[in-house]
Amino acid sequence: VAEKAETDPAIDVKPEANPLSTDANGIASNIKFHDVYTPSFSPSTKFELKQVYVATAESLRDALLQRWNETYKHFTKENAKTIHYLSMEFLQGRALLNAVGNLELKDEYTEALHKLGHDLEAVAEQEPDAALGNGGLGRLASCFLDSLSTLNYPAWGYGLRYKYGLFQQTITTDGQKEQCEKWLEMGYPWEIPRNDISYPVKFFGKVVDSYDGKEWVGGETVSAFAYDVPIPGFRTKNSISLRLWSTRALPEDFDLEAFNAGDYSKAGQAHANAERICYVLYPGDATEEGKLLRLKQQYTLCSASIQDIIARFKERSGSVLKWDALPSKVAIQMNDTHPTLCVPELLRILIDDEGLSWDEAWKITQATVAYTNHTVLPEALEKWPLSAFQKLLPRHVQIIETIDEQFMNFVASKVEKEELEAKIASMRILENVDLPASIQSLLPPKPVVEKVKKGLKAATQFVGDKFKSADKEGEEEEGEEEEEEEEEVEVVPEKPASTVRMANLCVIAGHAVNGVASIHSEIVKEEVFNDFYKLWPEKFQNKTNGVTPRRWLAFCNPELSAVITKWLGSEEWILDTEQLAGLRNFADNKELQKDWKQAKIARKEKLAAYIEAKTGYTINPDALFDIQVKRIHEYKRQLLNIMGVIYRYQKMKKMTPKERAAKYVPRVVMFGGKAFATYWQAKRIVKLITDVAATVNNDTDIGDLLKVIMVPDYNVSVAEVLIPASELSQHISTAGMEASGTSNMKFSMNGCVLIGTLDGANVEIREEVGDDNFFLFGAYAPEIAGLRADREAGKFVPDPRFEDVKNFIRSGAFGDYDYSELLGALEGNTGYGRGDYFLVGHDFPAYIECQDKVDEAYRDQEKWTRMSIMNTAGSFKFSSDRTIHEYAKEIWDIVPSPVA
Ligand code: B1N
Repeated sequence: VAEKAETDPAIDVKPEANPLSTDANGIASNIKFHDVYTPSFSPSTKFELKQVYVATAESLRDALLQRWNETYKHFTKENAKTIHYLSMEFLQGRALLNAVGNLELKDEYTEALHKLGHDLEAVAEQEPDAALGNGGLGRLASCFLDSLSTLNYPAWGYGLRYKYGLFQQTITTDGQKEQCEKWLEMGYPWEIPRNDISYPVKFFGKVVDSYDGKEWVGGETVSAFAYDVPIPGFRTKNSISLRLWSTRALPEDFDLEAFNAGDYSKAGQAHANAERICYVLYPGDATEEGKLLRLKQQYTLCSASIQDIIARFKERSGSVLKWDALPSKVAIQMNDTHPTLCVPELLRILIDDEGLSWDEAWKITQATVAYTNHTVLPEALEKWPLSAFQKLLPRHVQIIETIDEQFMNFVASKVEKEELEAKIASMRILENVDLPASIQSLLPPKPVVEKVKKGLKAATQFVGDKFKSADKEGEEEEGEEEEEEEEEVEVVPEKPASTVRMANLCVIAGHAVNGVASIHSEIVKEEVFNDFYKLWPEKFQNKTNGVTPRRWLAFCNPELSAVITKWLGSEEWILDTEQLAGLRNFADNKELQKDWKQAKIARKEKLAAYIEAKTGYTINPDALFDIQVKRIHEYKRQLLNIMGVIYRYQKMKKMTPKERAAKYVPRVVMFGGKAFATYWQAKRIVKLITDVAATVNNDTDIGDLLKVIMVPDYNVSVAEVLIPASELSQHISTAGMEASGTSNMKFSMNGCVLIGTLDGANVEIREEVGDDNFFLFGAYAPEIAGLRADREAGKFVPDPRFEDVKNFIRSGAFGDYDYSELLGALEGNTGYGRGDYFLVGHDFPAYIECQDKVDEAYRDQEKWTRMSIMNTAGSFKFSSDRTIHEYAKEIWDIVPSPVA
């Protein structure tokens, strides 16, 4: 120990609080100060990585807190309109390098840590990812916070503090295994518990009439406590907050009597119930229990956030509280339908607690909330069983019923009588619920109904009384014989479950509805919400997604960033990405191309080392790095990719070494992504990838010409290693199904060429980077329905190469796992998940031919480097700064408010 103490450089640094220091010496003493005086570990003569990480984070937190406090004071004084971004998911990733980067203290922290005997990057790697999200939707929310802070907008993020984030994935010979993720294990130095800020959140109970309205009584109440995570802006003093709610029961809910009687589980029941709400991100919702828990989570987020927003509005209003001013101070964005409950919650508080009339409250709510749609997949459009909803939130159901009825009245005033019933059925919020009498009376008298067939009864059930009376008329006209037949179908048809359609509620309540890429927003208008679009065309907007160029280029790819800065002459592109377009002027410049290739190879070497450490496979940094990273989903078509790899492998095996080398460039195909734990088809795809990897990577005939890697536990920080090193990336979803995609933007920004379908943001990326710098293949969105219909009609003739690949898999070439369920989905003629719904077979020939073009292009390194430069240059549109400016202006009506 004595020897260690003598040689440990940290010993020379005196612990001293220097919270605002910006020079290396001061920072080093401040880090040491935190190690000694705000410790998280036992004192030790060794200053090890884990301790260094926590102390460094705490030191940075000092700087962030100062900014946070000033920003909060400033916003309070200005009382400017503020956006509140509500999201069930935030995928923050790591905070340390982002904080030193945004505060522009990287050199200083590097030096300070050096004085303490440590390396900044190694320290940063100690931080677990905050993975409070599934994928693109959560990461988008985090990019938005970065841009909001950087652009000085008054803003809050609101989410839940899940104890366990997205599961940790391990890859074994059996495919994916899930383990609990533990980001809070070492404590989370970036959060500030606000012990003074908590709100009651109530569930269950019943509604009674009170002298001045409705009262929600009984039930159980939990407390939501606030934890703030500071979000520093880049090159500004502004720092905003991500407020995460955590649930607890109150001490008085602890049943001391039961405890003393030895009934410990009863004693702690309330606590267990409360804490369970924030245990995990996305509890499985296949069971009734799971559904209820997820709904509880959503309501917790909405209720606590709305109460917080209202408390701040009141505080800032002082003695001149005017509720109709709320929309001029508060904007609320619902990140998909998950926070829809903020609509009935805001109404409930305004009406029941604040005494506003329905009309006043509705007007205020509508002017305040807006909705972003992120998906057109029907199974992802949330619907809650009315029965569960009724149990959990009885007052909210009443409110939703009123919205529903008023909306139906509105529809009645807009559409022809004859269409009314159909329009209402498609657009109303409550599904399979009898129409209220007020609406029944608006329907045209039923024409004489022909004989009611057995199957039709259930479908027409919801017209209730009207159906019965029309039925009688029919009987009269059609005579005795029919009546006898009718007797036979007297069985009461099973009533389809009544549900609450959250997306419909969002569209009705929101003053704006937006899609997340141009093609997606068109599909939203023309297909998913077409009836609504016809009612309110002015509500519908597009806001093409974006990503923060700080995390996703400047910080994760310092090598390429230095080259960009050198050639553009300044770092201004980090705040003003349009300057990246200036790179086009030098795309053919040999010197730039040399710098560019050097930067890329540096990142490829880093990735190769990472892959070796994580998987044991050695990869050649000179090979073409081809990457597909995203959640594993059939519509994203990782299966198309791996079948393309198998096709390539089969062909290689049939060639002589000379032929192989002449046709193919060495390539490493990498996959990363998690499959939902019970999404079996997705898990089979992971299994196939690992099986193919095991065979191909160990085939000495193939060597470096082809390697397949399944990168385990893909998350934000793994993406930061993969994306900068990528040369080709795959965005190959069935056209029309990927709302936007955001990694496509990150790859393109980092000088990676895309192979993709005309889907999501690919369409706009291709427009910006140019057709020559994008590998396009596959069916177009408008063709998809026809192709599926052809298939159903038995008209599809599969390409023999596709059949060969399937047979090869079946032959056991990649082990003895039974892939018949996986491959079966690619066969037959019809049905979701069968009959090749995702059109892998249809696009396969175009895909493999396109991949041949990739090899050809890569052979010409000069041409490839030019393509790479043109991608970075053309990526300027995809900064989340641009996206946020658009939301601010066109939806939220907010303006920047920088701290002086
Ligand atoms: O949102 C991203 C898009 O870039 C992607 O294309 C889109 O797939 C993604 C239910 C979702 N849409 N819907 C979800 C997430 C969690 C959940 O429980 C749905 N994620 C997306 C950002 O716009």
